[in-house]
Amino acid sequence: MCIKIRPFFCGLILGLLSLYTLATPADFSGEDGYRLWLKYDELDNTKLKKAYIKQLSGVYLDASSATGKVIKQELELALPALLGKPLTFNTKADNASLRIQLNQSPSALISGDGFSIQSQGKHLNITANTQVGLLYGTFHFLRLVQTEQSLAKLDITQSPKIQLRMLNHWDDLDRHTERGFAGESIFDWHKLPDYKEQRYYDYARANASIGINGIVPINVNSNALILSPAYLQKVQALADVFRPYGIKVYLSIKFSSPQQLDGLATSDPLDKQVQQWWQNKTAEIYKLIPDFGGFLVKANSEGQPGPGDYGRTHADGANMLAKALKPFGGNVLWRAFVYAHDSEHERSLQAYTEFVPLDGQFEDNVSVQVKNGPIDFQPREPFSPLFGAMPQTSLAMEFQVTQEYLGFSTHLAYLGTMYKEVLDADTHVKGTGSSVAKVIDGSLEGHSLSVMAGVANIGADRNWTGHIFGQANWYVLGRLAWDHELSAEQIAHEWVAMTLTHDVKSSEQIVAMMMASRENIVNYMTPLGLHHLMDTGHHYGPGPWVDNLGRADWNPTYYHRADDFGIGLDRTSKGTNGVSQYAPYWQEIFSDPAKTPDELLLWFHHLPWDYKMRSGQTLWQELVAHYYTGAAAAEQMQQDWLTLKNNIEPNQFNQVRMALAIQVKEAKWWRDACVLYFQSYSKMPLPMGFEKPKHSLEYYQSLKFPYAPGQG
Ligand code: BDP
Repeated sequence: MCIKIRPFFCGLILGLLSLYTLATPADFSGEDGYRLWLKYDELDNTKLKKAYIKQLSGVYLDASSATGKVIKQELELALPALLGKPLTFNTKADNASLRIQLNQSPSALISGDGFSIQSQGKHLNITANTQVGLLYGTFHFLRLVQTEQSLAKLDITQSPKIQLRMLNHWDDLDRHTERGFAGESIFDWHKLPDYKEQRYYDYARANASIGINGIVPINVNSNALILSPAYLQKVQALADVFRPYGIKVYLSIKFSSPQQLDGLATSDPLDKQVQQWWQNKTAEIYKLIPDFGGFLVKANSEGQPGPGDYGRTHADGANMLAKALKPFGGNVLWRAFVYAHDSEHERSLQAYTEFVPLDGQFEDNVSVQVKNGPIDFQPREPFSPLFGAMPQTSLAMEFQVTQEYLGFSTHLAYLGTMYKEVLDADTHVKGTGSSVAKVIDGSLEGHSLSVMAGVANIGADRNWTGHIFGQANWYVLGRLAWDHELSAEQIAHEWVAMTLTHDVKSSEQIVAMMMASRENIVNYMTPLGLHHLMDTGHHYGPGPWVDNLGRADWNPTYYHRADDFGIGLDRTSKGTNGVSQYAPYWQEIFSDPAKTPDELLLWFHHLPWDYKMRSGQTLWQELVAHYYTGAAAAEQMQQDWLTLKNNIEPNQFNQVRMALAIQVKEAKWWRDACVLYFQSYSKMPLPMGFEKPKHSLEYYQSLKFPYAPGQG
């Protein structure tokens, strides 16, 4: 139309239109994200709704236990809302269509808090060996309704594949959240133990609905005060809220607590008085919280105290705590994330070097908690070589749900694909089929203690996670900890149906966006195996030029090694020899650039700028292409989202729309800053067809963000 009218009028019309858009307040009606995936809005598929109503004429359950009450409450909240019809509870099982009952004698088909949902004539039976199993069964049943599945001829039996399914909050006692981008901590320590917010209960419901059964409410960079009597009362109050939902509380502890809290002369784990102190403290905790989960420990890492301060090993430290917890059934989660600034080993090698020699020395109620990759939650890393290298030790998986290195809470990154990539990776330690998932769930080496933890992305923002799609990452963590064989795509579909829309076409489109989203970020931040390119401290935005930090391996320049010759870090036997920490199968692949997968190429190799890639392009051309593809994909995602306007509630729609606009801007920022910086070494032109960066390299280098959120 504009072509036909004179340019002046055309400009005027466009100008007025954009003024109008600016002046019109966005529509923030409808769901704001608080209800997460437990929205329970009335189903609009009338045929299905009718069928459900017919099938669910009355419910029988024994609601005498605290968990039974929670089940009843959830059904009362969910079913009338979903079906638009009041719910009847029957006093006798015979007359009820939905029956939720413990097995008379424990079923051998179910382990732990597993459950069955079975059709039996006109009845639907949810059974389990435990009350919490019934709660999980109920949530699964509700998920079937929320995702509009048929309830006819159901024959479902599920048991969790991983025993401890945990959220680790990096929240401080003053409510600051380290690496949190969704507001302050949800735990209001000041008002506890008396003031128990509704949010705690809704948090518990959300966790129970996805099988999360353990939470650590405070930061791994812990505070000794958490073990003081006053704070333990606050912890007790939280534990009391969470118990009926099957959630145990664990605490991050400061290894130097005996000195800090009670003035002991040492915190040496082999000192008798110190051991006694921990035994007494543990007994004090169990008196208040009989089902207390145990301790999570970051020791001798990034300045935290630990057994190393006394010349003792991680096993000495972990075992001292394990012995104190054992009589009460508690566990120790001892982190393998050990970045000691005084170690001669490069950061990515340290965990393996320090822990593998200790294999076989840990008590059986200790699990060594390993980050998914050898460095630090980068957009892409190979799986950590510790998985498979400590056969006699239970190894826990630690994923990061909060997006410290993936765009904070304004970038849409569905992490299900990343978690699956790691879990499905084959360590090859016992031949083909020795997946990381089998190491974690204990099946590879026959460990009974199994753990998967995620560093939470939850805060006091109304929508919990800052970004509506951040909720999907909380959701997928729980679902995969329950069953790591589920696909990332299936889980995304569930989440979309429960959170955003039932419209089939829209769901397909949203799931496609989600499935591609993490790779887009890898492309515009750290393609081809690059890593650790972020700016210092807050980790916000690009900083590949940073080279002034205390230790060589704290600097991005250490990891990308860009120079006149080429780019990438040589981790073969000629370089850091990181490859030697993997099984021979992978050593052979990772030692040879021709065999190394493209996505990990520069993780393992330093290659010339004109290195010929599989695609036939040079390394420089391909690197640039990845950066531009990533940024273009962010723009595409933004366009795609706009087409969904009529099928998403306005508030959710607008929140995502605004975040995507930031993401597009920041994707270009990453792309331009990195391409310009690497170009200063490659000295090669931008391949044809790529738009020139808007600013100079100096401009990007000059940007400062002193108040970026979540700083450590
Ligand atoms: C790093 C974070 C830092 C954490 C550390 C950890 O930047 O804030 O304390 O991980 O895992 O990635 O302990």
